[in-house]
Amino acid sequence: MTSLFDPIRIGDLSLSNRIVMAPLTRNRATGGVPNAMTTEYYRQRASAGLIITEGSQISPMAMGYLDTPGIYSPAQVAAWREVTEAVHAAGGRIVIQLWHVGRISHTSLLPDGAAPVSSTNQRANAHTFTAAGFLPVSEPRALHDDELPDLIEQYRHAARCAMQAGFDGVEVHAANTYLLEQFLRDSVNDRTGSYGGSIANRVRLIVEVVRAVCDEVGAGRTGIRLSPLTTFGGSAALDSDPQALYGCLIDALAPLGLAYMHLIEGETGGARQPEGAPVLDYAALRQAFPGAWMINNGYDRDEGFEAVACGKADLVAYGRLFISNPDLVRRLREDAALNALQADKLYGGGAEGYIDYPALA
Ligand code: 8OZ
Repeated sequence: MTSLFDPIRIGDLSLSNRIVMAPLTRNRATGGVPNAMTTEYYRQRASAGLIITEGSQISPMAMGYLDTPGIYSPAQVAAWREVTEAVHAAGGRIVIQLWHVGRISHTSLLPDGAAPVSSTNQRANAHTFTAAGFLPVSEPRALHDDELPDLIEQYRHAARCAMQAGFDGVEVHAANTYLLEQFLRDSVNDRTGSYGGSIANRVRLIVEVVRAVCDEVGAGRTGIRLSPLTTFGGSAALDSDPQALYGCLIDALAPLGLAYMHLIEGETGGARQPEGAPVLDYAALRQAFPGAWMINNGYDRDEGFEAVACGKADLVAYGRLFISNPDLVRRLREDAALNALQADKLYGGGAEGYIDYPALA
């Protein structure tokens, strides 16, 4: 029977166990650049089989919250290099999540007060965290089709920066109502032309982005994150047919040979089977995907063991448990007590609730 503690090879990466640190936004990268605290935070968690960094914007226009890190400038590359070297020295593996928020942003966070960009001109029903506190997101501007090649180049550039920073790979963030999902869902994407309308058109941008990223870093170092059933607090309604949509997307991704699929089951941070949401056939989606299958969303120790033992997943990503337990792998192995999460210290602030959670003696 396979255990969470068994090693696994995914694409080009050899992982020492199947316990993954999920991507977690912490808003402590002042000015968009990681710092010494960032390095310490990830170093403390290097016993994870794989660390996926917090979402990191691929360009200045990709940012949607205060003090999230980027991965496009020389200063960011140099700062992330400190992180990857610390994690590698501690025996860990780390990939960076490539993020474009699309319309989940505010003009005050964007260059020259620009409007956020999206698949649509429709504003999201969402708030974001700015220098002036929580504010409703701004009205977006729909990207023209002829701007999309440049957007894809921004992903490619960020992927190249990730390699220069010493990451083991990248994860394309196509979940949680951000830009790539804004193209995917018919509840948001109201375009005509090659990137709107049919399912085949709505999956097009994601596939083009993933191809460019694979081209840059290798498919064996590329993963993708999807969330077929999340509304992220009502930021976007579900697609009218998630099974068909995500089935088509996975069929289009399958030939690329990605290292892994990171699937958020249900409502991000909430129920894995949200009330009123369709019941997805995840097994059918998984069957169509040749790479490793990573699941996420509130799994505890027993559920994680069970999912890997019964073959439902190859890897389990833990978010909140990794925030409060830097040595989560050891604690799960020993069935030790877990530190409580300081929920008021998730976003922004300093060392407290970030790098001061104790490891076992
Ligand atoms: C929480 C707060 C801000 C951003 C995601 C990047 O959910 C996020 C995020 C989460 O993917």
